[in-house]
Amino acid sequence: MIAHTQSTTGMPTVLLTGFAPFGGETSNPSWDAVAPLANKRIGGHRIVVRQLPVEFGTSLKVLQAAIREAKPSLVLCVGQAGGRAQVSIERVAINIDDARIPDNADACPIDAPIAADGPAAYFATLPIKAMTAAMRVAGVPTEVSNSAGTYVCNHLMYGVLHFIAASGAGARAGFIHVPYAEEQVIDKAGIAAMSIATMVRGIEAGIEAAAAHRSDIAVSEGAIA
Ligand code: PCA
Repeated sequence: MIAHTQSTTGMPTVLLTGFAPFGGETSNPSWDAVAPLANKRIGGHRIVVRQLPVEFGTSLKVLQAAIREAKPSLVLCVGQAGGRAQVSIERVAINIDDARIPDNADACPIDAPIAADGPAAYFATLPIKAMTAAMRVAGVPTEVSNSAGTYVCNHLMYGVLHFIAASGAGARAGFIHVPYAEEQVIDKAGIAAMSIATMVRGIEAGIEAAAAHRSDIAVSEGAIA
């Protein structure tokens, strides 16, 4: 059992992760947007930052090791969702790996369960509506997303929620997808992008809201389809 309470400095910690580049890109905005927050204090928490490999399995192992080390009370993982126009806060992760492109270690699982004995899905245990509202107040275009896909990001989100549930620890966890950064779309016509500075501001506001709200606010962010 891991005591997810306080860091050695006495301040509770947030473990904040971004990914390495993948899919032919030379940067990943998820990493560029979390790296500037390393060791900052947000909402009474110290921020511990880690970069994760874009690899099924290994990404989760690295994250689990970081959780054992940092003993965070909040885990917020961030990934790139190229093509999306807004920062999206993921509501749910599903128990399936279905890769459209090989991961950075050339693994390409198709319809493989993430945890053979796990439930079909896990909901994020962060207050996603309160975070969405706070990020919009900070001037950051934000939406709730009902699919984290079936690639490494969904794998990581499902895996961390399964790990936390199985370990009986009290950490709350969730996932945010960010759009391409502006530098990535210079040669991509008609594709949405956001500045890294805006993403950083959104992540900060999201962490503050997550720290302030033990339970979520009841506002609709529903989608018809
Ligand atoms: N985005 C991918 C994996 C790594 C990343 O930044 C995804 O959405 O699955």
